[in-house]
Amino acid sequence: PAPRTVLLTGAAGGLGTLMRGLLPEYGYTLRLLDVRPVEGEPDAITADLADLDALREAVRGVDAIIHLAGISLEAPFEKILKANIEGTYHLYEAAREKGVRRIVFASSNHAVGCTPRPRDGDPLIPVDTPRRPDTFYGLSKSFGEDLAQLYWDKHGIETVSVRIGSCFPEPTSVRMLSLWLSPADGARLFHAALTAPDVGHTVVYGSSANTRLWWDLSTARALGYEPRDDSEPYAAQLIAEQGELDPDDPAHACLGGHFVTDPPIWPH
Ligand code: NAI
Ligand code: 15L
Repeated sequence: PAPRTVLLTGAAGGLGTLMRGLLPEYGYTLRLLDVRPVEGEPDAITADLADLDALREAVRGVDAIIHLAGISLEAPFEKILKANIEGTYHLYEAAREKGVRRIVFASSNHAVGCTPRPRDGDPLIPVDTPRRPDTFYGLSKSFGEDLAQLYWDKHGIETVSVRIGSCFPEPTSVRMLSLWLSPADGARLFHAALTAPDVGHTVVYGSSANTRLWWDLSTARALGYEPRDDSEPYAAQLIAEQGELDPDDPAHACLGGHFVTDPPIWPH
């Protein structure tokens, strides 16, 4: 049967706020969780991914989980370790113990961020391109994908790992013209990831049908995802303001953009 009750972690965040607005239209009942209070949602669970007992309680009785909670940008390794690596492990353990069969994991373009972006007729980047994280943050997403594979192979928990490009109401940079996932297409993709049969562990890229796309959406489409949006109407203005991506600038050479060239953030 199709999942109906879905735990949405990271519900107070930007993407969580967009998705809790859009996913109920697909018939889901959402249970919300975040370490911060979720505005306007008094029933949301306030819990840290560090708290395994709270996660056991949160996953009880849900049909599936959309896992968005965590640090969403580069940060000191120790913080990434706790929230994204240990936190995602705790969530999978809670899911295993309580019998949740399907997880949609918010991976990121930054798991493959050091991959050179395609140019001038190069083929689109396939999902089986070697992972090349551009940050500790991207490394945590690479870990999450491997964790998902482990829990499928050993415990039969299915995951769709969605390497999200940039999911915001509108694209705000020239790079985002290639990576943009409109919120409406994001909801379409999460719905497909929740309902497609027999996904095992499937990795997909998460973007709209952008004219300037860099990566291959075929594994997402195979789940039944049919994107309807394209960033191209935003292109002329963004390029007029920011210029085309400079092919000689290392911050524009790879999928991860400036994440590739930003210095690491050390704890000291
Ligand atoms: P965000 O930073 O706005 O939201 C993340 C949420 O997770 C926050 O509300 C935060 O309070 C919560 N959180 C952080 N640590 C937690 C912990 N230890 N326990 C419980 N909750 C915790 O990020 P955004 O943009 O909403 O992204 C959501 C997810 O999607 C993240 O995992 C991010 O890495 C991923 N993603 C998002 C992209 C985007 O374009 N928005 C692109 C690629 C990946
Ligand atoms: C991400 O993984 C981040 O969570 C999001 O805030 C954006 O920076 C996005 O990637 C991006 O690369 O644009």
